[in-house]
Amino acid sequence: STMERTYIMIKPDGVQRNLVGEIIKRFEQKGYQLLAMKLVRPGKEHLQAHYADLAGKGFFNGLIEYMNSGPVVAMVWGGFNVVAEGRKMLGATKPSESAPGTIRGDFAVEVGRNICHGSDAVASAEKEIALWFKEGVCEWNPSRNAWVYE
Ligand code: YYY
Ligand code: MG
Repeated sequence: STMERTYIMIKPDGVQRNLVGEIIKRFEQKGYQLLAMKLVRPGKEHLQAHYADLAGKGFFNGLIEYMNSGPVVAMVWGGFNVVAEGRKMLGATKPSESAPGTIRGDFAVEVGRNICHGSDAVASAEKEIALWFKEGVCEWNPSRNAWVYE
């Protein structure tokens, strides 16, 4: 657990349900640093590449249809241990197993409509950031860092 970057995405249901601000708020108020953000509809091929590890699963085609059904908010967040901590903030994959207080626990009911994505490891985070932000991310020095980190 060191300074890391993670890829966080608000899925089409999160956008349609007006949860964009709520989800960004949680990462922002926690103390993580926003490094990149955009609203995009990248198409099926891109979404299949993002979820390539799940190709062959029974839910894969449905997952791609759902992810392609509207715009998503693609973001990169940085901070100490942000990959694992970000997953904790999202909650378990299945909302029925997500604790209250997590994003999925608070706002989602079904696994196929679980509102958000977060990278599951540092290596996959870097792969996802490269896929979604070919233009690169933004370098900046948050002045509040002295109040977030000891
Ligand atoms: O990383 P995470 O999103 O928590 O779960 P993954 O196992 O990577 O699956 C990606 C995505 O696929 C999940 O967020 C919902 C969907 N999905 C599904 O619809 N049904 C399943 N049984 C498992 C996953
Ligand atoms: Mg995953």
